[in-house]
Amino acid sequence: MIADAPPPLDPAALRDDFPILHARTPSGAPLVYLDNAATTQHPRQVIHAMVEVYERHYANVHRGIHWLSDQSTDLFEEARRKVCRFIHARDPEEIVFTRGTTESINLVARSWGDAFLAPGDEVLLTEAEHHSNIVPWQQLAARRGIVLRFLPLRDDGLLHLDALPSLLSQRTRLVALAATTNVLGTTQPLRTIIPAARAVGARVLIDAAQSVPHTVTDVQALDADFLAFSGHKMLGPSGVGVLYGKREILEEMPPFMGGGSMIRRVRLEAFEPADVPARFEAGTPPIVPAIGLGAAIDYLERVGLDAIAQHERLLLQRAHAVLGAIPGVRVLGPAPEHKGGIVSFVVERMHAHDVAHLLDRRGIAVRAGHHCAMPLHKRLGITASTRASFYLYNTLEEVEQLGRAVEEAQRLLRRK
Ligand code: 7TS
Repeated sequence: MIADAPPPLDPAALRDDFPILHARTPSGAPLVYLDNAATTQHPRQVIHAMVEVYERHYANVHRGIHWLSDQSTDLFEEARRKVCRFIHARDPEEIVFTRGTTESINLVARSWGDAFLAPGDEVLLTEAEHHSNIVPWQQLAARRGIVLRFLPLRDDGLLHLDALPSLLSQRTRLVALAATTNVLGTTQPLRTIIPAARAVGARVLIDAAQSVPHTVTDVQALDADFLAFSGHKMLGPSGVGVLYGKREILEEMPPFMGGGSMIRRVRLEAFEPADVPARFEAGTPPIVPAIGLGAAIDYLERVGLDAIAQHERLLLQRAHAVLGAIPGVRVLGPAPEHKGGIVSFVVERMHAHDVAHLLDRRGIAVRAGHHCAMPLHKRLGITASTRASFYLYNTLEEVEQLGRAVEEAQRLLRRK
């Protein structure tokens, strides 16, 4: 096993690429950025790629006859090809640029859901989903009379796979779930769930917001029909995301939004939609963010996703050990071997917001609250948690600092 491992990643060297990581926080403490599941920071290479477009190549895409428009169109379409390669899609035309994971999932619910689902059809989700993969389906249920079902969680935070056969039937038209969940960080058993969904003829949507940035994704090997993710969680800018869809499925879907660029022809009474993916990219797309996402992919590929995944495993194991050893701290969810680089925890007798606030005074940025997963927190019997989430630039020393700051927060509380 060890012989196959990639060379270890050196976060100290990578950190030089990220100007913001050298910031001092208002308390004077250096920034310890552990909020990567919310959004990640940008290396100079990504920032410069975007500045260069604005300074030298910027114009609208797919419409100009002039040389600048040709340049920006080439760069934009090159970014689409990079995304295609990165997730091992067959064809760049299977890559739709959206504003992010949320828009990608809404696109599927509005376009595919409205066109192909009928009253009584079922969509299967899990209890661990981000609101982005719950609410669009609730809205679809209200519009189309479909039925939502939820794969339950066991007490250890893993999915109750034994319940899968009874929840899947000929009525199941879609199974939609996160590859890695955003609160517990669980890496879900897609290789069990996707074939089971296929066996009843259901389509599969993977919310890959927390997985594509951290581990190799191969949409063909997975056999996912749809896969959604966001640029801002993978060193890219906000405002751009991706919907991957199998070409033959995208081709039978009607447009989601109407406007410029998504049409072949318009008469006063009707329009003909453009081919995919333009059909789903109405209006001026996120041109520079998409090119920035392409630069982020270049950066991630240079570091190597296997090395990143291995590094995050180290940080996560250490975080479980450090936090798990503090009396009064409960680490949520399954053991590290079932997880990506996310650790959520509760501190006895302290509200998550107070924990996060005290960590912030030590320069440590974490998220606290329900993390857009209220049903999950309800299932866990809590209203809020504190979450640390790691990326390639985090260090083991930062994990130790997190542990020390949590202990200090407990001491402060006791003194009150
Ligand atoms: N799905 C998952 C699993 C997510 O973690 C998020 C964002 C989304 C969907 C939505 O992505 P967006 O880019 O469209 O906003 N998750 C978080 C989080 O955990 N904290 O802040 C944002």
